[in-house]
Amino acid sequence: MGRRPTGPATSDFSRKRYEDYFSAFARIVNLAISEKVDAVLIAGDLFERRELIPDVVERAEHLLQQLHNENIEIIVIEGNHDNFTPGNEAESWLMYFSNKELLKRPYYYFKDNSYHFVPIGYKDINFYGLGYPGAMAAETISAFAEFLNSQPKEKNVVLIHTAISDGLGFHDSVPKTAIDLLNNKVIYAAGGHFHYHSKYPASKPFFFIPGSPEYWDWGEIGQKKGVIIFDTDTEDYRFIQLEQRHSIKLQIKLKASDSSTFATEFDDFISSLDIIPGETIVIMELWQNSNFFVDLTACEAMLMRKGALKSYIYLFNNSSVFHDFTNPTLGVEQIERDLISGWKSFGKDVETAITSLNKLKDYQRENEEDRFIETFDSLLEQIIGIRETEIED
Ligand SMILES: [Mn+2]
Repeated sequence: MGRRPTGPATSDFSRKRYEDYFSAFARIVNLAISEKVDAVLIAGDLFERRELIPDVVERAEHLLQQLHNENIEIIVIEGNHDNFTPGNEAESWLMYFSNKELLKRPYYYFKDNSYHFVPIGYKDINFYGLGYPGAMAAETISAFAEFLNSQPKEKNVVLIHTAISDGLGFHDSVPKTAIDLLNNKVIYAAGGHFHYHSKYPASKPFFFIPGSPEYWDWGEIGQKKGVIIFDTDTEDYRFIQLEQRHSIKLQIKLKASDSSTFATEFDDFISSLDIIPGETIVIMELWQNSNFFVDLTACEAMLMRKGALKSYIYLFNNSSVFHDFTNPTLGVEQIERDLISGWKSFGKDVETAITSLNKLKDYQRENEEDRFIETFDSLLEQIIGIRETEIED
């Protein structure tokens, strides 16, 4: 909640997208009440950012209060978006809601060279929270599994803001082997961070990501998103898919070979689209067979006249490589990773470089100047460190 697209805040598009995230949470609140659940778990990124405007706080409070009024326990951890500086919990809005007794926040801390886990006990379950350990996720899970070994066997549930990314090695995610450590130790692990639904392992899964209830960006169109309802007695689960903002995403191979035949082709094409006036997002790739001028601004204006809330049109010609953009796992990040891996400057520490660059982009996009500078400084230090090591070698 609290996300708003860049551009004028007074536009219909900005206003509706701002509402979308509250509506998505409201649907979950209503579902939790109608399904008569005992507890709602949120594995991080309840909010878009660490600093919240009053309207976001007020509306979040109202929604949490609705669950609270039905005696539904709300258990939440911070994600990277609502993160705080460790040791400075007062920076976290989750502390505010926790102090108001609108949610419970299980957490852990690192002291005297060891991890300490502080669960929330509710009914017959211990709810543990591993927050957002970032690049330390695998190590934190391992320490947590070790800790559970020393405990009497009880019904445990854990929340952690991470995901599985075997073979891809995205920042802030873990290999399957890290999750395997929790097998038979927790009945349910609530994961997050990645925006599409997944579960692990394929048979008898216990690690679940429900997916972000609303699109965070348009790259996510086509992804499955929803909620998971888990029965802690039978260990049965149900995935309930939720609707996101109505959108149309397509690729068109144009037949036209000049601007005037294109105009007719485009006009006919958009007449066939199922646009809900004032609601639909249209994302279109146009593929040309031959080079002729396409006025993309005029195309977008035509879509707006047909009622699209917003449209994005990208133009390609046959010299570009036709690709399948419906695959959620092969994104820009993977392409960049392949590129950077080939660079010599980062030496052996290419992972740190990729992680830092991803963070820099996130912070730049989110206008988080302090964290951008912090990451930039530590990347520089790292590079200097690598050079020194190389000299010693
Ligand atoms: Mn996240």
